[in-house]
Amino acid sequence: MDLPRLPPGQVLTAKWPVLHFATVPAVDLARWRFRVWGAVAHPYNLDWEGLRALPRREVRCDIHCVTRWSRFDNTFGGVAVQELLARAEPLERARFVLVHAEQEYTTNLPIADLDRAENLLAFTHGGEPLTPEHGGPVRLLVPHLYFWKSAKWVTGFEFLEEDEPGFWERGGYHMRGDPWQEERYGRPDPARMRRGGRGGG
Ligand SMILES: Nc1nc2c(c(=O)[nH]1)N[C@H]1C(S)=C(S)[C@@H](COP(=O)(O)O)O[C@H]1N2
Ligand SMILES: [Mo]
Repeated sequence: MDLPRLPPGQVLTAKWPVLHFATVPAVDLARWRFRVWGAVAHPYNLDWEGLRALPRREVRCDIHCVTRWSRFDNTFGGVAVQELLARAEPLERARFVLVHAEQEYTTNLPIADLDRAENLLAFTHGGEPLTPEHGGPVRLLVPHLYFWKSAKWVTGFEFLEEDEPGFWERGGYHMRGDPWQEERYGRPDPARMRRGGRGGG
């Protein structure tokens, strides 16, 4: 039996919409740092050369925006998030990550959702450098969650013991954002989570 490829409530688009809050930031690579801190054994900073020196991989994936567009067969290239996690060694009690980006954009997700082979700090799309509008020089890619978790102009990971809402999440977007469960808005109900259910959307 074939599994559906388009998550519920989504519409397929061939073009790639540009979507973000505020303006496209100017990123100064000479001053740029990727910071990893919080509940980790080894906090660190990487400069641009340091990030570019890490092993690269390509990921082909579908992307799903909470505003209901999905785009199939995207090829992103970059550094595997798991490379960065291995260097940081999150502590046993760390459960969540607050992703930081330019202009104080943030987004939160469980470490379990960040620690997946297909997640990247992406530099390229379709073999070309990411344009500034799409998050260049570097964006996060977490393709299995709604695309607002894939922070453009990403600058760091803050590891946390307790979940903390990011920018859109403070505005009512879901703490996890699984498109297959339509986790668009609202908070997961802790009682339902304990019973093994899913949060409402
Ligand atoms: N820094 C930053 N990253 C962001 C956003 C934002 O407002 N600021 N918007 C998110 C949302 S809602 C979406 S759908 C995607 C859009 O990425 P795109 O413009 O490359 O399609 O970026 C996500 N990453
Ligand atoms: Mo979005």
